[in-house]
Amino acid sequence: MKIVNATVIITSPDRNFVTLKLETDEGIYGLGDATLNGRELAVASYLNDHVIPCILGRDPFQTEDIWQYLYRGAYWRRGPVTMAAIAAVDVALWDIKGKALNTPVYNLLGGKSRESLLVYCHATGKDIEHALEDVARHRDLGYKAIRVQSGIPGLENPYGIAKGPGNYEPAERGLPSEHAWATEPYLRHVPALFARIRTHFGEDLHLLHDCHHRLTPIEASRLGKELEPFDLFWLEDPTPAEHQESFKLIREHTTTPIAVGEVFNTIWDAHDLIRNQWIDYIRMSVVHSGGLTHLKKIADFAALYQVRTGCHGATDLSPVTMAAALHFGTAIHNFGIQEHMPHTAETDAVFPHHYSFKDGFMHPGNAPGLGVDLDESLAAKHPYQRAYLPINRKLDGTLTDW
Ligand code: KDG
Ligand code: MG
Repeated sequence: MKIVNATVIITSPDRNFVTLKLETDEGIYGLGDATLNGRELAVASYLNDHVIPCILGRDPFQTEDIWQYLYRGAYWRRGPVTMAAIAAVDVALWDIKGKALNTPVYNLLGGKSRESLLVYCHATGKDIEHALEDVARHRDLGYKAIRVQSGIPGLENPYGIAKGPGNYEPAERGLPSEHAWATEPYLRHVPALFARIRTHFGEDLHLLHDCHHRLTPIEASRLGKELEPFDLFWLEDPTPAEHQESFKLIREHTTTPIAVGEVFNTIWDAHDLIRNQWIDYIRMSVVHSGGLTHLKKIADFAALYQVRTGCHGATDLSPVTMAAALHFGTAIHNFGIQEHMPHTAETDAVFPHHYSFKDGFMHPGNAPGLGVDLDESLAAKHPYQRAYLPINRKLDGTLTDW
């Protein structure tokens, strides 16, 4: 079998998605997600201008060799654009392989280690009362694990909070908006939020919280410690992780489990975090970490250190990535939890799929390959629209993390 055609399809049903379609001489095709939130066209160009010409004519079963060819052969390694492009090729190849062998991708990754995957959703509110209402809404939808964020008194529109009713989408069309951030009121507010949630909902729900990289290591240590009585499933992205050793300080101060990795691209971003057991969950995603070929190796490495997975699954990861993550999580031994931010009906219509949600768990379905498709004529009706994540500044105007 040979790859004979490759197309990059950009669509924006309600947000932007970049998808690679690889076609073979036997009529089988595969899909890979190449979406990089706010930098979508860079990955599309990387694929069209630099990758596609090199993979036409190759055998789609050679997932390992093609991965190494694109990673090592470029000379310029790592980075989100490169790794998203490699991921798109890799995932499309696994999809082709599954379809050619008439089996779901999870069977190619080791077969079923579990029947379904625990997922967590996002509850948000402009204040604690509204956050409690949103937790109740998600609990009633069946979720057993809920990430909770709420507005902070004195700060308008902090990142991570839905602006109105319905599902939350962080990207905004047009140029980036700017918002004010202050750590002091945040640190005072979050323990009060979780105290109220536990009083209201009891001990059974798994609760998670995302700090969006905004704290220093010592601030994160304090927060982790103050949240201990509320038994969080995890505290996410407590501090930026470019300097991995920052997590040592957090680890030394708190037993609240720590998750990180949604912005990581290769094992080298997480190597120290994992081998020193400074984290409990590695959140790298299929699309931003070089695809299934690389993420499987990262999961196996993490398993040696009792670190479990918690793959990023926000709406900027397309249904192709959600399907790939569910096959991956079904197969690996050290699966922890999967993030689930449901896509809109418009996105689901462009990407019909076999995966499903029921009672707090997801299942990848049993269709051959990934079990996700792309309606190209519908996709063409939704052209790309410039969109970015918002930007945060401290009250004095200094730029900060999200
Ligand atoms: O593209 C960025 C979003 O996916 C991210 O900010 C969402 O933090 C996020 C999460 O945990 O889903
Ligand atoms: Mg996050």
